[in-house]
Amino acid sequence: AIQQETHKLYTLIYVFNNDNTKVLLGLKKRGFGMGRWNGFGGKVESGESIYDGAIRELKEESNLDAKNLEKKAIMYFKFEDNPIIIDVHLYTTSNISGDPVESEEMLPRWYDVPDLPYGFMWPDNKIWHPWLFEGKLFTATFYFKADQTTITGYKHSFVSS
Ligand code: 6OG
Repeated sequence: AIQQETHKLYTLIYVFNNDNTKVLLGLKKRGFGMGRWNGFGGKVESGESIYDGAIRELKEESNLDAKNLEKKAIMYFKFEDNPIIIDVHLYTTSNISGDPVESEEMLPRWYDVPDLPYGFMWPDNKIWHPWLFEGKLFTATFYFKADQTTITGYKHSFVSS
């Protein structure tokens, strides 16, 4: 019981176009990560699978319906002032229907993969993007200062599929 209370489950989806040259990001308009571009996702609700939570959050935040999510990574985020570890389950898909629509939470925009706005993203993204873009599966832990900007260290390992 104690262990469960120290982790919070989140999802994150990166939507790619059909030839993987573009990725859909959203500018977070409120809450945790406000002002930063990221994939789409949020907290997993009780009684919901992580996969279904990912689909639901993408729909809520972008109005896209997605299928055939591929699981790519689990990332753990630890802030120096906070005992709660954020577990982010990362998925990708190119199988979407509809067009992205701005929501209360996110302003969606397609980016060319070589041209991502790293100055306006969580700083971990530029560390793990090369692993993702090379098609690797991974787990990683990132240690943040309380400022939510400084990464003091990280560790990772690749997972065989
Ligand atoms: P809501 O607050 O919207 O869910 N998330 C992170 N993503 C990255 N790249 N780095 C982090 O470092 C993150 N912490 C959380 C998970 C928050 C969304 O933000 C992701 C969710 O998709 C600390 O419910």
